[in-house]
Amino acid sequence: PFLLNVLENQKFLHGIVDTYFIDENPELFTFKPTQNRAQKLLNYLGAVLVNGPQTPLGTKLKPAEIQPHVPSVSLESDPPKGFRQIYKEQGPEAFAKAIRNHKGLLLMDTTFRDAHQSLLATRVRTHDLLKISPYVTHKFNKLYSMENWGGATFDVALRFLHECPWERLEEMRKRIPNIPFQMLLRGANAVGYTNYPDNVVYKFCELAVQTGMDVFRVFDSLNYLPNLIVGMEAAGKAGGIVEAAISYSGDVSNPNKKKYDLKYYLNLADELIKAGTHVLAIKDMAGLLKPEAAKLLITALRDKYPDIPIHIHTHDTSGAGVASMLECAKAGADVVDVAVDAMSGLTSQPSMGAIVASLQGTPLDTGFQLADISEYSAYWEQTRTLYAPFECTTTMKSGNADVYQNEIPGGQYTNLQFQAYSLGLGEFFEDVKKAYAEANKILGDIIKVTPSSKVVGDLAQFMVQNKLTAKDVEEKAEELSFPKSVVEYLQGHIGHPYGGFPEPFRSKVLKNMPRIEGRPGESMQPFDFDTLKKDLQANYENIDDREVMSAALYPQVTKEYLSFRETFGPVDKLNTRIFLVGPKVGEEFEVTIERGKTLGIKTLAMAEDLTETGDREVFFELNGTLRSVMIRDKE
Ligand code: 3PY
Ligand code: ZN
Repeated sequence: PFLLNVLENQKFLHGIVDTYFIDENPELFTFKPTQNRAQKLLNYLGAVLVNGPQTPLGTKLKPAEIQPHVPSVSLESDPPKGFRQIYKEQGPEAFAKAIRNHKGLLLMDTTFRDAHQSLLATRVRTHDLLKISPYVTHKFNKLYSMENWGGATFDVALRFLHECPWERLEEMRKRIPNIPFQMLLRGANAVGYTNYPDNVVYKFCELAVQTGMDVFRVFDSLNYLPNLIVGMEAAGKAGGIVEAAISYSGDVSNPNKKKYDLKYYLNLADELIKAGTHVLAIKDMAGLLKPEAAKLLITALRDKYPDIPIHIHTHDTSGAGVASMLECAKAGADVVDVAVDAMSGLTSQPSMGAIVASLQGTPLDTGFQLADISEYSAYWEQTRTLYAPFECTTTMKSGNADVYQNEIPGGQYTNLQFQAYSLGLGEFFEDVKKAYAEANKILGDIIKVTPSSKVVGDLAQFMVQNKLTAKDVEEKAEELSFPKSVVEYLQGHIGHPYGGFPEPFRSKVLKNMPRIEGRPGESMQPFDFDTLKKDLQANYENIDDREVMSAALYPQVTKEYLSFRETFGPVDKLNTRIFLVGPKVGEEFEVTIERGKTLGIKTLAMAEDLTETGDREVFFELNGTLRSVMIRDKE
């Protein structure tokens, strides 16, 4: 236990000491034994060796046993200048002007965020992002931005990777000073799944800018303007570049699809431009923007707003992504989203190499070299194999144009497929996809993206599991016990859908339950950060404003992360295979826990017998010295 400490002893502090003082008060130097980081890492390695993976792996596939080759760049010169200099020196408006004045097509690289969110269940770790960062800063300085934060990465970093998302951002920034960083902000939901009090969103953006974030793509899962505006103002007030996004649904090239027509998008664009967005984004989260629709929509926006930069996001689920992005570019879009080849296609973004090659020698030439893309891609091709347990390609073998019917967003598509297959029911996925389209209709043909997409997905699964048709759901709405997300959506917890809630369905489900009339955040009490900070500081070590923010967004997940960190130390510094499945007995490896501090570890052996308390001893060599840890065997 923590006894008296010299620094808290009043006599000592006031100099009332004689020569015997220290001899007579030995407890002054009894400190709580804090284990060092190396010992904590040995605890982690021991735990994985004795009890198996400390993060769920998804499938039985194992990470490949390779050390990905990191292409070299000369680190002698500073990285070449990029658009970030313009933003930092002259502000967001000057940045927007420079983008608009740029002649070729600009690219945002999603490899560090959406690509792995869509293909690898968001599991790519800071360790692998940082290794390739020096290459990116030197060779890809012409990017409009790199998307490397936000969306699901925040939650997954804390929950599954046991690492701090803020530290990830800070460390990427140290290595990449020149390229604007971009994040996905879910409007009033910040990086969570539900609306937060406004002061949480504001403070979140402030901390993000302080830690190195530049461009905030702000969306709302229902395109609900009041929610969008909260996110835009929070990002703008923090000094960030505001990129308000219209989430795209339906098909503007199909006259039979009337709800989300050209007029709908132009009106919303008007509102976002009036609200002061620096850049206008079209967020095609499901990959529904077919080439012909892209031409219509972007031409109309370009004609109406000659001065605003237009940035397009899509997913390649159907396989038409490259064709669509080329149409967008020709119709006057300034920026399109791509992922490096090895991390592109399927539910991820279209291929960087394909788009760069398609435009070479044309007025829209991107200026990137295919040789550089190929080296960058080779790194990811190898690195991806470390994440084999999370591969979407375990179940998804090809693109699928059925997305035009079910409208399932890229990230959710692989999730639902994965769930269906892990239940051992491949045909279940076919049913879920069909039910998804029906659930969408029941809920009023809504915009579907996190978190509204979860509402539709939950209803679809509920229908399939309970063998309910759309007609059953509507007729029996009063008696059915709907998933919580569906009820809360109907109550107005995530905002209001365009065209209103479906009636009489809503009334039948809610009966007398309360309804939120306006913007949900408006009726919430401001979040009390001070109390949370005190609570965390009383229970955990090294708490600063970032941990407090993480805990405001994800209370339970953050507390678990903090306890994990105290027991197991900086596990984010281990290489990915060792982090996921542990080292082999006899294996020797290095872990750099900070610049200039590298541990040499060798796994020696595990005791065959358990101790009386049920612990198993695991032996290591740490920098040449024998060490052992006792691990409770959970078998
Ligand atoms: C997210 O919110 O994480 C998304 O990627 C939505 O498209
Ligand atoms: Zn996306």
